[in-house]
Amino acid sequence: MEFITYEQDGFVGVVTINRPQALNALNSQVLEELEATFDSVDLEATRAIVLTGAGEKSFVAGADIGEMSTLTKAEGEAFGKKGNDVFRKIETFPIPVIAAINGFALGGGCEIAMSCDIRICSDNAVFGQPEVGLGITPGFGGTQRLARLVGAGMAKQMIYTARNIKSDEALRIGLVNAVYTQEELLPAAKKMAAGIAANAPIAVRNCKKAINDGLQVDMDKAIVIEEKLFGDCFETEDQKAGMGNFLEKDKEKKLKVVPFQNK
Ligand code: CO8
Repeated sequence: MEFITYEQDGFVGVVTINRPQALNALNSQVLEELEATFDSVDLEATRAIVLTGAGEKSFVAGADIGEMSTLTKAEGEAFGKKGNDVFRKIETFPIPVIAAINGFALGGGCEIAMSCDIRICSDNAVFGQPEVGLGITPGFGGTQRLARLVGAGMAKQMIYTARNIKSDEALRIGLVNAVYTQEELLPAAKKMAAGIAANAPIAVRNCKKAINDGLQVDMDKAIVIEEKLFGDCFETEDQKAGMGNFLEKDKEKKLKVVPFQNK
């Protein structure tokens, strides 16, 4: 791998997009390496992922403008599909993915962050969808995910005006959950990931699937999705141990990580 690093820290995997000379812009190779990295995560040993960018300036400054500048219509569509496939893989990845946004998150950078489950950022982070200023649309899911996250009115304003927003505004509109200093960001993301990893892994995975799948359908279908995934947790070691610890009133034991049980 030239542009992606992966580090395993207990149950937490840290994926870093590492192309600082181009502010971590996403070219085809970065997208391919990202896909290969997520494909190779050991899902027995990993319960949450943190996704971040290398350097102090940028999370991801967008798709690679140099590479896109000469694309034909067909090639543009294929490039959009490539990004969409990788981002959808992240969105539907079985375990939670936290974006630790350490600077510019523009265009494809904002879009990859939006494909993660949770977004937290540093106080120097800048978000935006500058594509219409470049003569294209946000083509890595931006026209779809931004409206779902912050509402159609705010998404349309950001996309039509191509105006960037700072971390405080991103927090205000709900694009990120929290803002940290640059030094605090990665430790905070790892701490959150470790907190998730301390909970029953099958239950956490099922929550992710229930929320994601439920949001795609009407409430009558959504609650059926929830019922199935709720029922699916019973008879697992996690459920027996988690409830058993509570009933035994064993506070010490209750705090222990419930063992992972494969299905
Ligand atoms: N692509 C390629 N190279 C980039 C990109 C990018 N998106 N962003 C920065 N770089 C490169 C610069 O060219 C520069 O390289 P070099 O040193 O070789 O000249 C290096 O990174 C450093 O950048 P700057 O010197 O510009 O740094 P500044 O601090 O002056 O500015 C900015 C930082 C404001 C982030 C500035 O670099 C910038 O505006 N970058 C472009 C941001 C942008 O417009 N991003 C959106 C791109 S479009 C997109 O993401 C579409 C996604 C959907 C694709 C669908 C496919 C069909």
